[in-house]
Amino acid sequence: MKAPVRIAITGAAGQIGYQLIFRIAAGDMLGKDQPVILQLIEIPPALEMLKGVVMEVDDSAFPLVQDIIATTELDEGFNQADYAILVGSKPRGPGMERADLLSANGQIFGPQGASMNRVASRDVKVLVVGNPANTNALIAQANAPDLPPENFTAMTRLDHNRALAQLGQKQSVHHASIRNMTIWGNHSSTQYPDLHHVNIDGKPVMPHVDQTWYESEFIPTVQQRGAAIIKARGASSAASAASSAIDHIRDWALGTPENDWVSMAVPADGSYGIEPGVIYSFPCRCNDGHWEIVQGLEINPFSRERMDATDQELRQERQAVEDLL
Ligand code: NAX
Repeated sequence: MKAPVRIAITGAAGQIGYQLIFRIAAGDMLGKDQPVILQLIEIPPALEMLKGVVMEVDDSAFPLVQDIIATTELDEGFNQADYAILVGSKPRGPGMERADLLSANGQIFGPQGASMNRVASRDVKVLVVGNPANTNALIAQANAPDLPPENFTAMTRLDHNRALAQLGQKQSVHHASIRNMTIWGNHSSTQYPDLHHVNIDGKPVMPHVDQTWYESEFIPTVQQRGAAIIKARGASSAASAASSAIDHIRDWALGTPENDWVSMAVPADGSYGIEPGVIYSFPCRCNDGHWEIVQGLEINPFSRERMDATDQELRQERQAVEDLL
């Protein structure tokens, strides 16, 4: 039996948390042979509800769950955490400006970063799901100077998976035969889903893609899929978001499949002209618990313009929270 790993989850009583916890407990994230200790973090008004979730995890008698901690104390929740999935955040209220939203979330992700800096495993792998995810990850990273900066990532895997589904349906192929999809930039409506490197069963897809469909249907559908789900379901994506968070951590921890890559928002390092200072989604390959940005892809002017626009948005977000960095 492997030693258990500690997984901290914030916003654990929310809708994404409710999907995430049971899939992790079932071994979908780190494998059916990896015991887990769940460290669930909430704010006081949601603690009662979190207790209900814990009761349900207990009642599921998952063989892999070694222990469950439910807390409102950050240092207890992040104690020795090997993975931290930061889901809880402040939603945009009526009349709230983007800058207000960013700074309200800064008040959440700053203390969380500082707590992980104090008590988490020195190699804790952090995935930020709560929006605005990229900038929240930047704030957490800035408040955790003793942890490896590259361990702070944000989720664009849901966008990546949405792009696979849209392209598969359009090309009448199963999404599993699609390789090398890329989401560039921010998890927002400026993100750029890029088909130029995609191949299906080993053949480049672009010669079969209608440019009008690409520009006026595919890209906007992927960018605005979150809003379409809210309209249809009356609530934001939850099961698909949890599933994508599991994909993100699984591939980071256990490696990406051969001949493929995934989209992860990671600290920019100058690759593809995106200067350091933002958490930007790139095509990444993972091996042995480390990610690497895929290098050497050709970027045409169409892509360049869109990659720069989403970078620009991230730089503006950064400016709005500069005092928290
Ligand atoms: P819910 O409102 O259902 O749950 C959020 C939970 O977080 C609540 O239980 C709340 O009590 C808790 N919370 C709030 N502040 C907290 C804090 N400081 N510490 C700990 N817990 C805290 O939202 P849900 O649908 O689960 O969505 C959570 C976040 O994911 C939102 O910010 C949402 O915008 C974001 N999303 C991100 C996606 C992505 O692809 N990156 C996609 C799905 C989702 O929209």
